[in-house]
Amino acid sequence: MAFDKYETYREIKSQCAAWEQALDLVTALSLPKAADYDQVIFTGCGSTYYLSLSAASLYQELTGRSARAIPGGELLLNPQTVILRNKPSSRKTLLVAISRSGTTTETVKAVEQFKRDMLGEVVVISNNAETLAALGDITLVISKGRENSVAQTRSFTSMLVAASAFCMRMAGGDDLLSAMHALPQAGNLLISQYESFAKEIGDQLNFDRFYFLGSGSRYGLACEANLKLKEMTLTHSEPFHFLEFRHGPMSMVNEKTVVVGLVSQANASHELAVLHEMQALGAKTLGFGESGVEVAFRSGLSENIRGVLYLPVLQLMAFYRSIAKGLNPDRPNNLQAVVKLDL
Ligand code: F1P
Repeated sequence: MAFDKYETYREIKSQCAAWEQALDLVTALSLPKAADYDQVIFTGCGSTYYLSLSAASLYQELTGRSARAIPGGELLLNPQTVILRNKPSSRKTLLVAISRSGTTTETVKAVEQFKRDMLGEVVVISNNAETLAALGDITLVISKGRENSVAQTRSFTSMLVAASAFCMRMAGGDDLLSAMHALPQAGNLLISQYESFAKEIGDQLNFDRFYFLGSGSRYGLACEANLKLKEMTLTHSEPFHFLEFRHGPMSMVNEKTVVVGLVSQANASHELAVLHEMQALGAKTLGFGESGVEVAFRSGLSENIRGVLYLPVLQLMAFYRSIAKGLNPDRPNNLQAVVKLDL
């Protein structure tokens, strides 16, 4: 069967070229210093909120400064729950707004409100030079990440690479930033090595529920993998932090369950223990990580810069399950590429 006729498939397979462009764009930016800001807020909706979760964790880990993620709709309706109002002595807030389309109403309105209240500067990461891009003090448009399908794949990873590179630069980690240039090649290799594995899992329709476990900056990626499965395959799926899974969710585990672990190097023993326990309860478990797991990156890259490698094989798994279920992965149920509201 020719899978090339699906836009989603072509976008997944061509994503690594967009990573290259993202890295070049971030390298050329002139940026402020992390020390200029009391807090950094990352915002977006759906996939781009999940991207924000991952980026905020990475930002704080690398810079040692406070960062958090908030959905665009929450920043718009409940800003007092996140924004530190500037005292005369305090520094400003930096808002990083992320959106594939650049036109999602909640994200655009939240940024407009933030600017109206003069709370600080705005960085925009997008794939399109649309409304949001015009609101940024610093704007990054990764055109090679643009896509025609509804579910974000290439766009997501292109903006994730950009956001991660942005964090590296804010932290002064130029050596890590240049090491990131090895990612596109590592990504392409991974796709070619594990595409048939992704299909093999995707084809098994006896599985009826999927759980994605990730901790630290990998939690946002677990959320995104869970969303891909929902959007493309209409399957019950949920994300959790690794150790949270024992606190209730594991009641759902049976022989129809797949538990995917986005395993880190730093906490591998704790995380693999969860996977082993779920396997003993009957689940099919799949570990993703640098080595010693079912899908091994073998990238030689450091933990902080290889996060994007967790995604392409999981995107392919969702694509193949969608096909196996007789669905159209390009057109998820009830969903538009952009949510526009009349607020
Ligand atoms: C965000 C988003 C997507 C989701 C859906 C609706 O869009 O929530 O993540 O898959 O297609 O829109 P954007 O602000 O990143 O363009």
